[in-house]
Amino acid sequence: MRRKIALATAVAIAGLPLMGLAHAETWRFALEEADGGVQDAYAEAFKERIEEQSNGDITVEIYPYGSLGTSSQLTELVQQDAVQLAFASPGHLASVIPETGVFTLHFLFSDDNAINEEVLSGSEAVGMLEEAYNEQNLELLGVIPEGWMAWTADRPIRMPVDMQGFRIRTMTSPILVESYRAYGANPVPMPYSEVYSGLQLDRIDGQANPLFAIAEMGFHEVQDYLIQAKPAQFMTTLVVANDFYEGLPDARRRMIDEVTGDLRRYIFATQAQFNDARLEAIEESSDIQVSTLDEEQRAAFRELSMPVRDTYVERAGERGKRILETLERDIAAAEQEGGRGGN
Ligand code: 6CS
Repeated sequence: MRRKIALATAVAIAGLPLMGLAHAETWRFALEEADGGVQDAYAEAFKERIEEQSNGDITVEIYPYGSLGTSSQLTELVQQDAVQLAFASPGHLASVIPETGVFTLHFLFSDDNAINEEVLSGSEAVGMLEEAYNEQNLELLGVIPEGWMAWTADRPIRMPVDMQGFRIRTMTSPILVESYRAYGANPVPMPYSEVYSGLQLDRIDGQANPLFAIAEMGFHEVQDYLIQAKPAQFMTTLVVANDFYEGLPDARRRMIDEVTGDLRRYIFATQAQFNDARLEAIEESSDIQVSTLDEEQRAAFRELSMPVRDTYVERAGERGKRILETLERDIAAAEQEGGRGGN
C-alpha cells in the first residue's frame, strides 16, 4: 500500500497506538527515490517478505520520494520513529555521520562490482560504521549499491580540464563536494528534487547519478551529454532507529536481519538490470550523446581524486581512518583473489 502524507501528519500519527491489535504493527518505509527505482524494488521485496513471514501481523507501507521530504528530513523522521525504515544515502548522510562519506570517495571500490559485493558482505569496516550510526540513534541494516555513477552535462567531458568551472550538482555532504572540487569543478550541493529544475533554469551545468536515476528523473531531457565515467558506485544505506530496533522482540529483529541479508544478492542483481535497461530507454527516447571514459581518461580523474581521501580522514577522524584503511585492505585482497565478474 502506498500513502502520501504530509511531514507534520507523519510526525503526529507516529504517536497513535494501534488499538485492539495486540501484535499488528505498521512499519513505514521511506524512499529517497520515486516509484519504480532501485530503492522501490528493494522496499517492495522487503514488504513482501516481512508481511509473509509475520503472517500479516506486520504491514509495510512504502512512501516514495516526494511524499515526506528530502533525504536529510527522512533520516530525521527515522530518528524520531515517525518512520521506521528509510534509505539514507551517504552522499547526504555524511553531513551528519562523516564516516559514511567513505562510500562517496571516488575510485576506492573495485571496478568489478562482484568484488564490491563480497567486500561489503564481509568487511569489518561495516561493523565500525555501525557504531557511528548507533551514536546517531540509527541502526545500519545494509549498504546497498545502486549502480555506477554517470555524469550528465551541457558539454562533453573527457578529461579533468573539461570540468574547470563546471557547475555540477552534488549531493549535500561536504566530503562529496570535495571530490568534484578536486577535478576543478564548481560543485553546487542541492537536494535531489531540485536537480531537474536546476538544469532547466541553468543554475547548474550537470549532475552525477546512476543511469536508472537519470532516466527516472528525466535529466537526459535537459542535458546534451551523458558520460559513463564510473568514478564510484552510488551507494545507499538502509536505516532504522536504534530505539525501534532494540525495542523489537528478538524474533522480529531476527526477521529483519534475515530478510535484509537475503535481499543483498537480489538487489545487486536487480540494480544491474535496471541500469542496463534504463540506458537503452534513454538512448531510444532522446538524442543525448552517450560516451564512456577510457582507462587513460579515468586514470587522470583517479589521480586527482586521491587527496580527497585525506580530506575524508580529516572530517571523519580516527574511526573514519580505520574504516577507510580496512576497506582499502579488503578491496585489494579481494581483487587479488579475483571476483566473480559483474556490474
Ligand atoms: O542524487 C541524489 O540525491 C539521489 N540519487 C539517488 C540515485 N538516490 C537517492 C539520492 O538522494
